[in-house]
Amino acid sequence: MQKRISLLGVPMNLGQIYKGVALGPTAIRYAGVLERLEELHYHVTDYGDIEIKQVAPSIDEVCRLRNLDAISNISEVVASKVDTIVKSGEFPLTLGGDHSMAIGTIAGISKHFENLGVIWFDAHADLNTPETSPSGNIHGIPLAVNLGLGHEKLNTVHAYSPKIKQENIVLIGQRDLDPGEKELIKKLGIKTYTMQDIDQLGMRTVIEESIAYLKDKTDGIHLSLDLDALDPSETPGVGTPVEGGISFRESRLAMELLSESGLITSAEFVEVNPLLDQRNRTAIIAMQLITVLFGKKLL
Ligand code: B3U
Ligand code: MN
Ligand code: MN
Repeated sequence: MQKRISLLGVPMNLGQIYKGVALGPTAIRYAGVLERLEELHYHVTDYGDIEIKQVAPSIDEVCRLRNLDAISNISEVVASKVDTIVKSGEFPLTLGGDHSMAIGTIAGISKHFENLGVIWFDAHADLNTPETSPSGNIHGIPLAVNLGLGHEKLNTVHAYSPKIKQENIVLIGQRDLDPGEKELIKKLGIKTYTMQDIDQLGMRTVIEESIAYLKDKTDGIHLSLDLDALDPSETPGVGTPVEGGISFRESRLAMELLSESGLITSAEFVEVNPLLDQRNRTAIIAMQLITVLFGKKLL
């Protein structure tokens, strides 16, 4: 894996309703992520946090999405910054922040690849469209946006669309899918490992199959890891916890296998909300999963 990492915080909280998720990048830094990566002999450049100006909450009159213009503008800033990082040859590691930040991160990354693969590790699919979103929360639609199925103001961030192809996506950990998302997954044939699949196959097979599915047709793989993929008994500090999630041990195994594959070219860890957490547990787990992804071994 790339020995130079760039760390970038995206304290985005406009994609859902809990302000505290803006403190996620700080909490993961306080958990010691930079120091732990340096112990693993990485050269880490910390670019700090993108500035997120807090705006008066808004709901678009036509599509009912919340904070649409603000998120569109911030996504442009995130995309430019991440684009510069990829150009410099460093591994982009971004910390969130709510999952709407993935509109900007993937916009900045994907133009450098012919076929970017995406592993979306999440209790949700984030595949609502403006039409199917039950909440109007943009953190529920970023994957649809990256397929060019969101709102135009989001689809065209960084001046191209779509960012990714449906056959280059793998969803892992889902257990809370809205009706429109289920339809879209089936219609587009998106490779999906729900919690039921993980229970039946085991995480090892799920990751091995995911790697086999993506390996030959992609030239890079982005890992988008939403901490709510894990069970809320272990990562309580998330805005939309869903029971029956992935254990820390299964997540660590997933990171070990992805690390060994050597195929991951960018990653983001999102939705850590320290104000909903217990003693920074969720940020500490994020930090631990990051170190395993970057090769930390138990022995
Ligand atoms: N699918 C629901 C809930 C949700 C999506 N992402 C999170 N929650 N974290 C929605 O609002 O679109
Ligand atoms: Mn998500
Ligand atoms: Mn989620």
